[in-house]
Amino acid sequence: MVTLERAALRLVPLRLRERFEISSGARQDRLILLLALHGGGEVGWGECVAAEDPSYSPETYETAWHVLSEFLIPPVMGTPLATAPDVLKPSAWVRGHFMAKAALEMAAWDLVAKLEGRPLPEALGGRVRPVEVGVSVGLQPSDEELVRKVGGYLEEGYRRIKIKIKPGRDVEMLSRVRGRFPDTPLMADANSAYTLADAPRLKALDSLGLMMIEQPLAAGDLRDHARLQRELATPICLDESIESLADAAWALELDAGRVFNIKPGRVGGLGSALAIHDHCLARGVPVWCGGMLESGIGRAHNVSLATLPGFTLPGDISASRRYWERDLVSPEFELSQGTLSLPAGAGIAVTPDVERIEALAVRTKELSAS
Ligand code: NPG
Repeated sequence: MVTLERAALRLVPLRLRERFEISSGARQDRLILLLALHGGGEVGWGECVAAEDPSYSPETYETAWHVLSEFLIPPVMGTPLATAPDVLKPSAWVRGHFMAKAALEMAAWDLVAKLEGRPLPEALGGRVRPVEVGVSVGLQPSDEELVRKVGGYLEEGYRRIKIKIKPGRDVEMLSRVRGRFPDTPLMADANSAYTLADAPRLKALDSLGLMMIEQPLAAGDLRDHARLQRELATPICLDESIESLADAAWALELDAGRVFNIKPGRVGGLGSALAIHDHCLARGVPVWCGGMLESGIGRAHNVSLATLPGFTLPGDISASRRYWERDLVSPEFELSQGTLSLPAGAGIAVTPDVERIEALAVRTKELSAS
């Protein structure tokens, strides 16, 4: 039992080493919302995955800042906490805002694990182990550039390559990549850029031996995903469509997807991510851990989750250097034979560079029991 004494929000601008383009737009500058939860002489860290604009989900860092500071954090200040997911109990009435909820819940997991002296993977029911990882490659200016990039990542050792697609930048582009890398585990991610009318085009991808095609259709459209899956040999993977265990269970019942990308930040936290994982593991449905261009703080949570046994496919959890000139944690995440590992230690085990976070922060807020 720990009493939560204080919470600190920090908004930290961080420039990606490379512009990252997906079907809905490009980004190079991130505004990273961090949450530090103080209690029992320890600090637990969480990172909100909400983006700068509402293109991936309705949330932004601004809505998350609002909901965290007005509704989620105040009722838990000065109150005792038995388990990490309990931190969301007083705000169970808050609809949606899964990314805001996740930031608080993940900070609580880190705090509780640190107070128990346990690494986060163990607190989650897994064990510390290296996790196989892949890389997500954004839309490139040309197919040549894409092939070059993919080759570079394979040389670095990434175990699977995910390629962003959109209408007009799909079948031919991926055929060229497949032609150059005949045996590489490849997948495509459309971020909802297609409709069922594009089914013939998506069907043409079947000949490329992709591991899966991620989120081809609108997030809310499980019915059309099920219709599309009936026409495709390639398994559909769902990302944006899944915000809860109920969503995942329903998607499986409809056969709207055969693989899930689990991002704890998207599904309201690690407790919800575990529930989806357990449901899938019991049914032999493969899952992998996605990423949202996090700093090392969010990455450490993702690596911890990916140690669980149902995460049988390499996720979008790449080395710090793939994203940042300098990460916000030490040690930074480095690729070793296609895997990432946490250092030894309790909780997320990496150490946030507090001095740099304070120096970079463009907005701060402290909350405590009144
Ligand atoms: O390596 O963290 C990463 C990026 C993985 O492709 C990635 N994320 O749709 O899954 C996605 C995509 C994304 C990133 C979407 C940022 C929206 C914002």
